[in-house]
Amino acid sequence: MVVLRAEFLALLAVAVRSVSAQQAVWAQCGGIGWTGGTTCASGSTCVVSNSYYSQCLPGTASSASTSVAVVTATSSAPVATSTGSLDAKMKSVGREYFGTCADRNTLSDAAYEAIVIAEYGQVTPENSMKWDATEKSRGVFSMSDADYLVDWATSHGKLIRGHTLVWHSQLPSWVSAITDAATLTTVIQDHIKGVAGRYAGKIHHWDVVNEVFNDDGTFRTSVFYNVLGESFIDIAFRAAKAADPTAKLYINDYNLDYAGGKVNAMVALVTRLIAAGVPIDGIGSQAHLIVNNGAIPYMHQPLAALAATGLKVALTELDIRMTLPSDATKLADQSSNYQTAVYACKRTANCVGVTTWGVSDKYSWVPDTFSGSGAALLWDENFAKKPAYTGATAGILA
Ligand code: 9MR
Repeated sequence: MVVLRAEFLALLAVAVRSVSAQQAVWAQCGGIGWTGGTTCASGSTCVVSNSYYSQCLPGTASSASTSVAVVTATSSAPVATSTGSLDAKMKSVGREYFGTCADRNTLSDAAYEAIVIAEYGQVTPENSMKWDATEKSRGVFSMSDADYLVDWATSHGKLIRGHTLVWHSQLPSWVSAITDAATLTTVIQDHIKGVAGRYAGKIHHWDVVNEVFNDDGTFRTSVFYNVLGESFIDIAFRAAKAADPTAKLYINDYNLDYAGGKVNAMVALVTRLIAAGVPIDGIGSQAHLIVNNGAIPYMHQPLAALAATGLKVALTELDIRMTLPSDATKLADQSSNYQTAVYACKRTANCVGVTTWGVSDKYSWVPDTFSGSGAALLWDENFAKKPAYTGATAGILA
């Protein structure tokens, strides 16, 4: 058990300071170990979430340079605690969140909602912000489920990872039918303006483009790539920046857990985007894993390669499935795998957080897609904590 050491606590000093750097709305503005700006942009105030994380929240400031109580540490002693939620533990080691996907359907289950409230600091809309949910017909936006998620997150103090603006899947047929570049460019820009623009200032990270590569690193065939070539990615990121200047913009993909063509292609692409001045902040590695897959012990290596681009990285859809039925041995192995996967983020300095793709095995996408597999999350179908919860905790605190 790791506890906050008394001698370390004695080294903490609370100081009130006023500095000129302005943090954007939703950005971090203080906390133990924080060395960035501590004043918030006009219209927002630096609010202490806990000793390790303060955030610029909108709507409560009248001045453009608000002073804030900043907790500063005079020692670099390791800080960790064995108590508190998964999210509090992630923040205690200097990261932004421990998150989960959620939406109106799952949050309507009181047991699910209670766990998200208690344990998670960030929610990612599982389906409600996808193109087929938000713009079924050109220019006609249906946002009620997405609004529900955003309102829920805001009222419960959770960060939001927007997911996802441009993806070949869950795409209405009217988009897939477009054949000319000018029309598709406008359609992408209008879609991003309609969805990301609606929530400007409220979204922490956006998955701007999702799954643009095949596993060998070639670009995936899609209407976007077929009509616009890889320039659709540049177009999408520029449109997202215009629609929501404060959100951090991510490219997201799966099978980035092992070295190979896809990781190499991702590094090459983001290197080109950065050089071209395209506004991109991070790379999401989905991390849909299988218990005891041989790549898991080494997954920190490709994550480090992605982080070496200088961008932030995150595990964005972590789950670790097994062949059903589960048993004590598989659950113990899964726990160990969760520890390794979460620690892969923890040991990567640029890794800002981990999101699990759900809370309870009751609602996981896995059994529907991989028949005979499941039990991939931290709580079982009856909302009992699994050994994997202990593993994830150990990965954060390792
Ligand atoms: O979990 C999502 C499931 O409810 C949907 O039916 C499915 C449709 O494609 O998408 C699932 O989420 C996916 C995510 O958006 C992107 N990465 C893969 C996820 C699992 O399929």
